[in-house]
Amino acid sequence: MVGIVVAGVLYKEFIGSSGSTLETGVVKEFTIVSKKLEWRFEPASIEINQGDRVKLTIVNEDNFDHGFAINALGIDQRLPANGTITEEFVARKSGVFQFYCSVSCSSSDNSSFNLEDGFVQTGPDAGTVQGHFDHLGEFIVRALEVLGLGEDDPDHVHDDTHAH
Ligand SMILES: [Cu+2]
Repeated sequence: MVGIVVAGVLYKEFIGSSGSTLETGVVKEFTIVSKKLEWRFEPASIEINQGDRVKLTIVNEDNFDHGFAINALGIDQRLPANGTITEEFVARKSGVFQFYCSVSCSSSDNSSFNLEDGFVQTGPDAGTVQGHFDHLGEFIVRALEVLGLGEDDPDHVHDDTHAH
């Protein structure tokens, strides 16, 4: 009977792309806020390890709908006006995945925004026209390397020469 192989994990310095069925058992929770009339998510960058379970809470501060999508992970949800949605998944793939607003919401589209020439008026993107593809961030999943550590440890070999 083969004993249980203990797998060790090592975080690579670089970003890989291989899929994995490994779960680290680590749960990471983040709240992402779509800032009011700024067409941006905060934070715009989230970093986790491959195999982590991720719980996202996404908050829309605007009085109109946005969306939240990560194509590589098959995520695309409408983010209702002044609403909150949640997403939960295990990050099986490593890499850098864009998340973005998947609803047409350009700052120049709707005169009810009262933005001069459609320009965003506050935040780091002030003075620019922002649309849903500008309304984005990145989701960084660090790769795992799986190391087999199933060899017997010689320091712990059972020794019964001391019997009697
Ligand atoms: Cu949007």
